[in-house]
Amino acid sequence: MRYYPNIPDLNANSSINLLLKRAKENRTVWIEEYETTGGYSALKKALTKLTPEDIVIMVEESTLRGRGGAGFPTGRKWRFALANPKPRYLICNADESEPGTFKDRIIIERDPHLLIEGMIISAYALGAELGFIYIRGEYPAGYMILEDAIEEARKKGYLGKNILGTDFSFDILVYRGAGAYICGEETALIESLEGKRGHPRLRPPYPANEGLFGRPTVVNNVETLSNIPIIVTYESYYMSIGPAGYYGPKLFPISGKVKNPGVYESTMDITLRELIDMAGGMKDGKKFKAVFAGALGVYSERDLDTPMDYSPKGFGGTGTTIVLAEDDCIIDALIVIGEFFHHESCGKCTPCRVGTYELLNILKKFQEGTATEKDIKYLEHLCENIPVGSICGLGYSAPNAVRDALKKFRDEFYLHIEKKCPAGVCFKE
Ligand code: L3W
Ligand code: SF4
Repeated sequence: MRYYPNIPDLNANSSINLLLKRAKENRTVWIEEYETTGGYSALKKALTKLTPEDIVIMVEESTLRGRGGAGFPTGRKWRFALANPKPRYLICNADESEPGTFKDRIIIERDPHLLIEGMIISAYALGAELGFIYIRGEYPAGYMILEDAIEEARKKGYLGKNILGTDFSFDILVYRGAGAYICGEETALIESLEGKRGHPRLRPPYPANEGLFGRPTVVNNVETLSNIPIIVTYESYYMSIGPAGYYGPKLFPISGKVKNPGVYESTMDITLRELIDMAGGMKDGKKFKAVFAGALGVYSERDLDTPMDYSPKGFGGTGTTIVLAEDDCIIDALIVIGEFFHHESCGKCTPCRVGTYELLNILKKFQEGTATEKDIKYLEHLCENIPVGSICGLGYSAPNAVRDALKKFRDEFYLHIEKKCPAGVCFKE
């Protein structure tokens, strides 16, 4: 095997050992080991014992929801695509770029065949003959590992023409992004794959109806597709894993002020408090202050007993958990997130392009001690209006963290107007 750059030494732990069964080890599991630990048996079962329709029904019954943030029911998305004629395409969204999100990376780098097997079974169910993995440019090792693992799968007859002697043929191409977060938005990703500038399209039409090259296309996240071999293996038992309606394993990337940052696997009835405990609790005995959940928003101590599922009361999303302690400044953390969204806005919609710039500038006024009460009102105005005039998830979610912080940590904004930073981060001489 060739040399792979930049594979981080990440903690990984699991209370259920499904998605992280092999990836808990800090190394790549190649095809021989994958097979001897049960790998590709779900594909063999699918191709010899199940029809494509059987698999679609299993995925519908599993209640699997998209793990890329939006939580859309996977079976329903597949049905939309199946209602359209062939050729259909399958795309794996591996453009993982949300702040604090590194859960897909661990599957790609350590257990690539789990994703590949999931894609082959999904393609069989969807009647797709070609699939793509769109991987972010900043995952060079993941790109090389996927290419090598795909070659291994081709040699063993799991990919290519007449897979395992059946009349089903399917292959996967890996495509590298070039560092733009917006290309994780499914229609921008499709534009980028088509060789164009990665700008989102207006939806509808959704990709399931009109996607890559105008053909019906299913775009699913890495973690979503990696659930498919587990669903096919466990069938109805999958419905005993986790809370009713939100079955199956979920990965949670945890970073910030916890003792053991890393990727943790659990059922979705786990609460935020339990998740932090799973990561060893707060670092250096510091007091918990907040969680920044990527694009989803900000949680405070009052949210600690909320479950991490996709129910109306749950947190859902990608599972991203960036933990802040008493010595972290909310305004400072908002600026980090604000810089990200301002930088990554593609500029197509004025409210997002200008609004993310304005959000960032006003936040900086609080850090510099030049903000007034009027700026709180202006922040609220922006939080309300940026999503209204935006056409994609980036614009919808860019103000989430500021909006939540204004509700849950409002006192910190007023203290900064008085040039006081409760964490002692701002206004240092
Ligand atoms: C056919 C319909 N398909 C909806 C499909 C749609 C898409 C999925 C979800 O993502 C989230 C946001 C952030 N016919 C359909 C249909 N679909 N109605 O369902 O759609 P939607 O619009 O709810 O969400 P979205 O815009 O695709 C937005 C998160 O993504 N996000 C960041 C993600 C970052 C990562 C990462 O780093 N790993 O995933 C940014 O916006 O949380 O909730 O497939 O086609 N009638
Ligand atoms: Fe681009 Fe923002 Fe509009 Fe999305 S909402 S298309 S990122 S300008």
